[in-house]
Amino acid sequence: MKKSIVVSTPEAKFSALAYKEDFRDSIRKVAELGFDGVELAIRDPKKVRGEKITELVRQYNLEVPAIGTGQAWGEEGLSFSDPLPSVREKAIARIKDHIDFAAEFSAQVIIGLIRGRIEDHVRREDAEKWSLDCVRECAAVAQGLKVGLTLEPLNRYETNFINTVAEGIEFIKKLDLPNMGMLIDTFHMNIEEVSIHESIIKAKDYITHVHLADSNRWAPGSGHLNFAQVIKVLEKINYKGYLSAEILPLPDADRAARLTIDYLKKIGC
Ligand code: LER
Ligand code: MN
Repeated sequence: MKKSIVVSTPEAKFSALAYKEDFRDSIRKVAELGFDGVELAIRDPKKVRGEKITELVRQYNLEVPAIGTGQAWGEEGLSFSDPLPSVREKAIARIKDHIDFAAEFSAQVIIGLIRGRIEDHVRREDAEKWSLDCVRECAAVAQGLKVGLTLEPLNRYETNFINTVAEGIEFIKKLDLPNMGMLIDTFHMNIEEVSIHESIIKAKDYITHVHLADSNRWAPGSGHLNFAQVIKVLEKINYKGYLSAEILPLPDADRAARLTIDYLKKIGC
């Protein structure tokens, strides 16, 4: 299976990013370590020098399987489930910018934290409807550019809106869109799923991207998750996408990336 690691533009505050300091240096190291791709976490595509990023990624022969968008919520509060239509409109506009950026690489755009949290005074069905509408509007634009969107269930400590794979499937079914898939993240699954194995089987028709992190969000092999089993079940469902490490830069960024690649090779990926 192809392997990638998440790299962010330098202003990122999100912690589970092995590399986020010197972008050029990070891209070079990712390529030298033998990753096939780099997943880019970008708060605002209009604030980065797109052509430079494209050039650099191409220079190192890396693919870009997905674009992370969560910083737009984490740092600016843009959200698909915000009761204020003006905030939702800004969130849609931002994800459309991510989609434009993603089209350069045929990357998928991640719908993770951008769906926000359902606030106490908001009815769940309203938040869900607003989010479904926002995703539909973005997906229509994405479809024209042959870009896919991928919904990521996130653990309860990060949001109260779509924590489990089953909830993700339900949401995707309501959308019924040809370019909407699911991103499963082993770190979140370890907290929320009864059985990681069973949930992957249930989501087999939807999984388009995979985030790998161990139970402690360190590199795979540094905690107590059984990755050999995860890989086996992904093979069983004929998953052909990327395994993308979204991990803490611990014990430091370089060692985290090296631990990831060494461990994945060791278990036959
Ligand atoms: C993003 O991919 C993710 O997994 C979240 O935990 C972001 O906070
Ligand atoms: Mn993730």
